Amino acid sequence: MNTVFLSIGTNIGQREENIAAAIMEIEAGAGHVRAMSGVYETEPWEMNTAASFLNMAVKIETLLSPHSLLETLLDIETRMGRMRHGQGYFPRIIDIDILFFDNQIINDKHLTVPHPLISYRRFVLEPLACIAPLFIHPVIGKPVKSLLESCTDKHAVRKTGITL
Ligand code: PH2
Ligand code: MG
Ligand code: MG
Repeated sequence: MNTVFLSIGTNIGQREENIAAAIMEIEAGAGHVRAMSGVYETEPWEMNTAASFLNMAVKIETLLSPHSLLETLLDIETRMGRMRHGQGYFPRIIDIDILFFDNQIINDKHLTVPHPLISYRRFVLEPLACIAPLFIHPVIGKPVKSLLESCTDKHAVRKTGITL
């Protein structure tokens, strides 16, 4: 069994419903959800949009390989109506990213694990630190909690009262 941490984000449409639908789809097709952070309202990070995000982190257990899991998550995004544009970041109904896959380090043309931007993004680290404060980043060698403490990202991240 593999333990995986995912980041979920949405900034279009019924954001709360999008998050809930994504969790249902993950449970149905990607793996068993073992832990969920709270839901955070977050300022867009390096994006030209005013539409703020809802973000959260979840821990799943899965028998899928990293690449099968990636395919499954992309398929969920597509079925939920995710449009893909050109280069850069665009507003999206749903984005589901693999943050950590056990302690694996993967770098190929389809997949980079751990997600390369974890330590630069407060919208990822705050929720992740709720459910995995002591998980050691396999490349950086530090726990999530200390990555959050040293994170210089100033974009606003606020915990909501949303319960799923
Ligand atoms: N995702 C991005 C780029 N910027 N900003 C916030 N607040 N939340 C996101 O999920 C996000 C982002 C690329 O996937
Ligand atoms: Mg992303
Ligand atoms: Mg993505």
